[in-house]
Amino acid sequence: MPPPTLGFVLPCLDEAPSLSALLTALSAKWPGSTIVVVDDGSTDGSPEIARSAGAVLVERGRRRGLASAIHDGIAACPADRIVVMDADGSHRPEDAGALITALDHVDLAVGSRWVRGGAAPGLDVKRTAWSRTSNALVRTVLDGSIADWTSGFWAIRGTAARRLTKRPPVATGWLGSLEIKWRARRAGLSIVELPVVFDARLHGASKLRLRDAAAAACDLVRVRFAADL
Ligand SMILES: Nc1nc2c(ncn2[C@@H]2O[C@H](COP(=O)(O)OP(=O)(O)O)[C@@H](O)[C@H]2O)c(=O)[nH]1
Ligand SMILES: [Mg+2]
Repeated sequence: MPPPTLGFVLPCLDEAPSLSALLTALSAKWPGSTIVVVDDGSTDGSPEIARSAGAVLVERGRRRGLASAIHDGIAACPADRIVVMDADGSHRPEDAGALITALDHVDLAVGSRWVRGGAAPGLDVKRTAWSRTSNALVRTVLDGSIADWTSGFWAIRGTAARRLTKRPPVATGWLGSLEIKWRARRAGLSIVELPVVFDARLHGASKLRLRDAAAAACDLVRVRFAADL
């Protein structure tokens, strides 16, 4: 049997300074992998960087939210194993290796800041409090099976990814990564959580805005009580 094919899905909004280094690192470590950049109208040259690095570029023109970016990225990534990660350099390519290997045994491997061995030196006090509080709230509303429900760094078997994204996302924005995990839970798929280190962005600012936090609270309730996902 040929070895499983590998793909990466990188949602991207004005991440040019980090994107270039990330694409170089991923292609060097996993030659032959498919890298999909889902760009929502970046004006800083991110699409050109993706194109010239040989990535598959999904251009959506305007900001349409993280949840649908993940779905569209998966649709454009015909690989047996898919890693979803930020394009801003805060997720370490070397941490992806363990997530990918875990797919030998499970359907979904979540890169977690909040299990033993994980860390988030890249989050300041305010963002750490936000991440801790939002994850605690999510564990109450969904369940306590995952410590880092909001992590945007995870790997999934291609078959599971395609099955779980057949229906469009209920979440509109920042909780896109959470919705996939919840869909996996509801479908009874096997999930493991592995430690990762979340570094500070080297450039630019988080795309998370205050109004995204409010939208995320509504999304959480809608995801939890959705009849069909
Ligand atoms: N295509 C697309 N990418 C997005 C959108 N919002 C955020 N991103 C990207 O998704 C990743 C996560 O966003 P980020 O701002 O880093 O969130 P944080 O890590 O929680 O601070 C980054 O690579 C962003 O550029 C969006 O609406 N569309
Ligand atoms: Mg980020």
